[in-house]
Amino acid sequence: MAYFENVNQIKFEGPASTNPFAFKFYNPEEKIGGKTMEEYLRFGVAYWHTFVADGSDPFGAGTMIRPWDKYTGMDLAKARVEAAFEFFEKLGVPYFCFHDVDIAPEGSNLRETYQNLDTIVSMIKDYMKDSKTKLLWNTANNFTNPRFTHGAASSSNADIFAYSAAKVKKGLEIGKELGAENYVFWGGREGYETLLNTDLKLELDNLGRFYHMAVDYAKEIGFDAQFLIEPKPKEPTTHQYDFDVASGYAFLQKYGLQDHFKFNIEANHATLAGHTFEHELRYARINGMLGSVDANQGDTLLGWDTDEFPTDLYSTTLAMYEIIKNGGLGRGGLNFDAKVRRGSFDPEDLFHAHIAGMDSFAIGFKVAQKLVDDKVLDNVVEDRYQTYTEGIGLDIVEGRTDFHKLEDHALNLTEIKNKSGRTEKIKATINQYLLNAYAGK
Ligand code: XLS
Ligand code: CA
Ligand code: CA
Repeated sequence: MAYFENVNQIKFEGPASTNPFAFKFYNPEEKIGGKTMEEYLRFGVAYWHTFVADGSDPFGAGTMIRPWDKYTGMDLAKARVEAAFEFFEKLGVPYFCFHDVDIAPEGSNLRETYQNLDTIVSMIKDYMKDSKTKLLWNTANNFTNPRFTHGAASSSNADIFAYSAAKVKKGLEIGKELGAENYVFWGGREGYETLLNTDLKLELDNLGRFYHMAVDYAKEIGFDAQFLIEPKPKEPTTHQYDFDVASGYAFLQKYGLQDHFKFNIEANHATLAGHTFEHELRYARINGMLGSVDANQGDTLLGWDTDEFPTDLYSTTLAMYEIIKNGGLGRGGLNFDAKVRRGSFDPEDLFHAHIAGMDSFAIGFKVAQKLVDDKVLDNVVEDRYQTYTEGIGLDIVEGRTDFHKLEDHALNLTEIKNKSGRTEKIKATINQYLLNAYAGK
């Protein structure tokens, strides 16, 4: 049965196309910087937003019209798998991602939940045999069920710590079974509402213990996926422990986990932390910790996680700049952790949304590659830090100075000259690159 019968295979038709069901800029075979767009961008579809979410918000019921909604229970789970693989194929997307509860309903106890998962996982495995779409990552939803109200690995209740471990153990087995490239840990409710009732040290130590056990178990079963921590500063808790890349990196180092994890960076989480998307990507990149990306965008007028499809070309360009400078995403990818707006309730909107996101990143990729090739920002930075390439500057970076020598140098200075940072000139140049990328200039 076809779930999206009004939609055919989405093809690249070029910037002049007026077909809403065609890519204007994402051309999977086109080579940029020696790599095809398909192999470099590694797009992924988020199962939860695309096949599960109903559009409900704190003020209103679901709005989405979904052809699989006539089913319930395991029949619904099976219908979603069929719909998902039809969607992946029509969109031509190489990856997908899911939480355990997205693919199979929870049973009345953990054993039953495992059984449901086993049934759906074997169905997904069958579908994957005839599909080019692979699993970018899976994860455990240890936050929706009321049992996780005080957190999962950082819960005040040791039974919940154990329950969470069992779900992640199962998730690692599923990841191995389906050949996942990565396994994600987003600290759903790993954080606190108030310090007044919180043992901060015990919770953080427990989180460290939990991650070590996950690393050990993956090794035990021979699951070689890249482990990823996904930072987010708040929501649902007041303070999430994996606040941003900087604090997540400090956490990993403190608990001796830095060699086993990288980061999955989400645009909207970066902005919630008061950073730009590119700041988080850069911070991870310079520390060798950039693993994967949840490609979306927030709304600067709203203070919560809106998970919008990425359409801001300036942002996709600067994000792709960091990714190219990182040498690509390795086993990671660009997962659209994004949902259509509540008012975009037709099944077709799922295609429009993904086409918009894929085209936006394709443009970003092309423009960013040109910025890299022309050394636009490299030249700016090289010129700006020129004083560190000779004289006292070179002595500083090569460790040949101390406060005596520096004081000597300072006392003998007759004139100090600073250079302009040229921010506005640089931004104008980026605009020029953005507008010229498809004009053949
Ligand atoms: C929620 C997170 C979540 C993770 C996976 O804000 O983005 O969806 O990506 O658990
Ligand atoms: Ca995410
Ligand atoms: Ca989000």
